[in-house]
Amino acid sequence: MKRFQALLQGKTLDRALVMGILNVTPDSFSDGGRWVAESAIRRHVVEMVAAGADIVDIGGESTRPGAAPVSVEEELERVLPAIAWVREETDLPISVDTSKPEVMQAALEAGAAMINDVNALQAPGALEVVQHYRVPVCLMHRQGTPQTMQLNPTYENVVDEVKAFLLKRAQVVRAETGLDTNAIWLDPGFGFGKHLEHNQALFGELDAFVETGYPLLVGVSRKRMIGELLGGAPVDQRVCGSVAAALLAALKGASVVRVHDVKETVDALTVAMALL
Ligand code: 7PM
Repeated sequence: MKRFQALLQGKTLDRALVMGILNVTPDSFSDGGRWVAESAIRRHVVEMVAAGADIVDIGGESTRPGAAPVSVEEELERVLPAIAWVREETDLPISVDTSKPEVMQAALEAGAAMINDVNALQAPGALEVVQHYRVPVCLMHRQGTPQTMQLNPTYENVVDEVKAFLLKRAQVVRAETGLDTNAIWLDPGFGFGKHLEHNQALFGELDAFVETGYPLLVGVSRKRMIGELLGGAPVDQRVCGSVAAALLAALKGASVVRVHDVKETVDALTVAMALL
């Protein structure tokens, strides 16, 4: 059975699911125009499928740390064509990385299989969309807004606070939508209003999240924390560090890892599981 369905049915997995991050950047739309974007997206998704991805994550970049807000119209213009192209290339489930209920609804109508919300469905109307379509969701923790969250993140106890927030949101989502435990994934939100010490504390205690019984998703791919741990490595030098972190997360019980480098991550997980 496909790993996505297996996870939703609470079956044991041969390895963690790999969620491949699909580039849908504004650059790929502006320079070179639409055709360049379309062919780049198609090529990228075909490559991810061949490499063993289990889910394709499509985001219109409204949720990125430091990013300027993007209008609903603009986000739809980026995300909807991408969903259509991906669906022409593969049957893999598509998650849409958005916090906007309008984008969630349109993406689900276009065939997306789940919602990945860095705002944990807190926007007015977001819960109602999920209630209506009853699709799996990933709820992420963040402190502050995208514009300000890295300025001065502070916690009394980062693990306790992040866990309490996620459990509260999961409880609300369960009560409002009737979604099963296996369909509500929790994500500590590495780098979203967290300094390196906060990220390290969260990673060190992933157990606390696995213990909740909700599937755990970990996203650290190419993030600043990887660069910092490597003494200031630039983004293009973070692949091995990212793979190491994804593998460790999976060994610590994460059900899903969200990554840019699908082939490298799948190979690492496959070899590790065969030798474990
Ligand atoms: C610039 C800064 C571009 C940050 C992209 C990002 C997560 C996510 C993102 C995550 C879940 C990135 C982030 N990160 N969704 N969306 N978990 N569930 O590094 O960690 O991809 S955007």
